[in-house]
Amino acid sequence: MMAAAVYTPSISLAAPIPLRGIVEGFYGTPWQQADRLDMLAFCGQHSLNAYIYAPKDDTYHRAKWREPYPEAKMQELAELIKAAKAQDVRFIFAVSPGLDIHFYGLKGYQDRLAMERKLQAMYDLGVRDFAIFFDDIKDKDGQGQAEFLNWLSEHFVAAHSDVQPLLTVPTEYFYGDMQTDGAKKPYTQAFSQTLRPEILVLYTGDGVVPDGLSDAQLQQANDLYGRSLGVWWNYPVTDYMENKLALGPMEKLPGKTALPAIFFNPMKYEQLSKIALATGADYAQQPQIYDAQAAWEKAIAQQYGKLAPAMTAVADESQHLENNWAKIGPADGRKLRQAIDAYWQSGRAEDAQTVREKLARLRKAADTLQLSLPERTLAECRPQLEQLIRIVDADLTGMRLREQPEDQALKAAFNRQRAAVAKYDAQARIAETSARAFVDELAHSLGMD
Ligand code: LOG
Repeated sequence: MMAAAVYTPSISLAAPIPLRGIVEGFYGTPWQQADRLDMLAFCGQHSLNAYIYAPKDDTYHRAKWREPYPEAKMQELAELIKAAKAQDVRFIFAVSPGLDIHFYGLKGYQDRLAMERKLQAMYDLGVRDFAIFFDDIKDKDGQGQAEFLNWLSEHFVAAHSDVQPLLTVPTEYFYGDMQTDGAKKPYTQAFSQTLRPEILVLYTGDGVVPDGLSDAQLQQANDLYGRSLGVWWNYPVTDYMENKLALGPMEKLPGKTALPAIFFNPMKYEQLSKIALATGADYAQQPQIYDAQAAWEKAIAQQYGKLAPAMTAVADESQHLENNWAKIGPADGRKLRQAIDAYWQSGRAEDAQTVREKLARLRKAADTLQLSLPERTLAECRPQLEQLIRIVDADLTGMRLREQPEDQALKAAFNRQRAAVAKYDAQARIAETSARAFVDELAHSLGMD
């Protein structure tokens, strides 16, 4: 007998995004086998059902795409494929042939066969999902690429009853690059028109690393492409800014428009990627009711246990990535920034005290993590923790100096600490708009800049 049904009010009818997972698609040192096995287990635990193998710096994925993997590497891949299956995660094998592929003539014919061989070898290992990526290449033959993919779909995919539809990323893979004033550029025009409808196209939003993707933006891109696009989301990846860690939640993702797929591109730091990835899993499970802040707190609590308060304090200072073409993630240290602003505006002792307390808590959190984080995790964030400590120490000294501006020893200490901070700026970025900016603001207010 089943237990009597308990009435649970349904919060939402939201369905999970059908294909949801991780794309190991970053530049730089690829993950090691242990990282990948760990990540596949993580996917299983978080109901992520797909992992795309696409490390840019695996030579057999990109530069030497025609060549078969060496035997030892085949064995590693076989182990991953098996682990994925055990977790109910689809192992999607990707190839990026765009650096030197030919589409026409004898060479074009040979390259089709080379790709077929490459995929068949993975099929023989148990792979049933495949992707061909054309991002970050010079050649923009949209029609040639699409015909190539169509051929693979008709010859390779269709020839195996158990292979899923292909995935792809076009060369114009963000909305800003697909059109001018709403009119498709020639590449996107040719690619989108030629490509068979069953092939799933992923794109990265309005930019490569955009500050969110709204429903309206997604719908606009879908309209332009004439199909429902999937998303390749570039958070928490940091390959374009390796000195910073992306420890915030996914945010500003579509809540209403149905997405066929979403893949999150992680950092080379596998352990620390899991904060953002856990929030991404929550989002993909129920996009309509996703709450970034709540998901983030839950992720840290689950992953860090008794270290969660310390990790929350430090991660709060390392969420935002921005340069002249990328902007993503919540602002770093919002509360600390507010407290610092109040300190500058009021000059009141209690506002100074608030800032001091927040800085002291941050200092203690960094200390605690240095002492107690598991070795693998600590190895991924040691430079940032050390820099955070230098920054906070300089802040606290600078604040004291403002109260005792004639104290020469204090002045010398502040100068020493500022120099130490500056020395490591390029190696580790953290709290840039809060505690780090405060160092310079203090120096300026003391006439020392
Ligand atoms: C690459 C990706 C890289 C990311 C962030 C896509 C589709 N491709 O600009 O491999 O990790 O940006 O640097 C990319 O995003 N190209």
